[in-house]
Amino acid sequence: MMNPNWDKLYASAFERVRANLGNAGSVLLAYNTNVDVLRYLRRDDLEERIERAGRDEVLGYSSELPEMIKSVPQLLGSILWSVRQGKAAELFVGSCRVRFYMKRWGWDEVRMGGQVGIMANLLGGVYGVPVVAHVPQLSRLQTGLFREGPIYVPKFENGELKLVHPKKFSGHGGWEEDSPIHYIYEFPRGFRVLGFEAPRENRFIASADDYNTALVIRDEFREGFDEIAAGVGLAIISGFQALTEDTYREPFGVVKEHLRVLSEREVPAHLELAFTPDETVRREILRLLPMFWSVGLNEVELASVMEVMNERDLAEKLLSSDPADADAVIEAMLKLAALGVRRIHFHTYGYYLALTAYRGEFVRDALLFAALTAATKARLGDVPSMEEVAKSLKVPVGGMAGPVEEALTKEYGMKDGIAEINGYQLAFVPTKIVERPKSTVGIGDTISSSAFVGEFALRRGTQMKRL
Ligand code: 8BR
Ligand code: 8BR
Ligand code: GLC
Repeated sequence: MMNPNWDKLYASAFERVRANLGNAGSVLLAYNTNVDVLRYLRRDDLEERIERAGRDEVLGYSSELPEMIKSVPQLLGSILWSVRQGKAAELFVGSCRVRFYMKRWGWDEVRMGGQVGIMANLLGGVYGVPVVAHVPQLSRLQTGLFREGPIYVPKFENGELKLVHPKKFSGHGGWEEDSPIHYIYEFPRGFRVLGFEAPRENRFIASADDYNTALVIRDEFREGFDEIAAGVGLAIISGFQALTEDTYREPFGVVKEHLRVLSEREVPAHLELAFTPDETVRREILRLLPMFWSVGLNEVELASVMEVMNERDLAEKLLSSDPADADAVIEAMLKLAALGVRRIHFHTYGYYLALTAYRGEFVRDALLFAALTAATKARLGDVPSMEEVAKSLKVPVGGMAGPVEEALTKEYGMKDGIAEINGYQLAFVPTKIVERPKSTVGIGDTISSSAFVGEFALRRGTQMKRL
């Protein structure tokens, strides 16, 4: 039986976080910003394209992903891979011909993309929390996607570092043709193609992007980082996912230096993980983990991190049921916590958990707030305003979290979503689930940034009251 208090807890968490967002301070967001173009797949169109490209060759690629996309059959096969399994995937497109093919195929929507871009528009554009963002390519197409609000990029003017809204960053960093564009092929649950049926909604991303995929870091951030860091109270870091064994060294040198500066200035930094296929890069990310205050991940990302920690059985267990088995999730979270991260935020379809080295209901309340924003993003494909977030209070809590809540209550004496495990606090929330989401891309970023910033807004809000 589900705890009947959740509706009340949701409503009061929303009011409390909304009232305190002004206390969060400024947030640094680095490194990946790009343009997302969304194509909602249509069966007849896709089948026709598969026939034209050669059905057998395409089908061959639909059972195993290539390392990168170099041909049209590989592109279509990778899309099929995602549809067949209902899984997300993201691959780099290393061929001009395929990039041109995708461009001519077209899109239904152009959106802000990349963890940094999505979070900047949410935090700055909707919550009114000031952000300083890393935008590797400030083309007109890219900067035009930023919302109005306290969103800034650093700019050198007469040798001095200034913060300006991206739209005011004149002297564009490159040719328009050069914008990093991610082609996002979205499909709903039950989508049918060539006799396959998607078990759940998801997307395949083909990245025509030479900036974020190589973690290009701008000069303003290389030369002016100390000054940038001096002006912020929080940081959210992301964008390592496309690096490989051959490309990670140079950017990671810079990233390590940035993390050192942030920790020297006592700026809590959150690492937003994304699925990183390269094992060497994943190991290196693990090595950076102790420099972070907080990390955010989903079940696939948690399993992939367990793999490189030589916890293969646990990794398998994490992916063997839906929703992920909470015992396995907690075991894995404890292993990450042992590396010295103070906050681990896990999200999956149905519930979120936060394991923290500190206590307080504000951790849970921030998760509840995040679930409301996530439901808004699922409903509309975007989070246009706080009014729309408030409307998501009406979205029902999904049923799949019930058994998880029951198990946690029995095992750890959890009450209203709060328990204690091995000296850590565990916060749990059942999430609101939107029946027919508009799209899936970017929901994870919305969840993690809202929960992290919401938590500090509440924490700093109460500290101020106490003073
Ligand atoms: P496997 O365990 O089947 O390899 O799946 C790994 C998970 O990571 C899948 O859930 C898939 O959706 C995701 N993934 C992403 Br995101 N990008 C991927 C990529 N380039 N290659 C493989 N899996 C990827
Ligand atoms: P990732 O992109 O990191 O996988 O995060 C996606 C998250 O979005 C899921 O963990 C789930 O919590 C949330 N989500 C998805 Br997917 N579909 C949703 C829906 N229809 N309603 C609410 N949340 C959803
Ligand atoms: C990845 C993709 C980007 C997308 C984002 C959403 O960063 O590269 O295109 O917007 O994920 O989470």
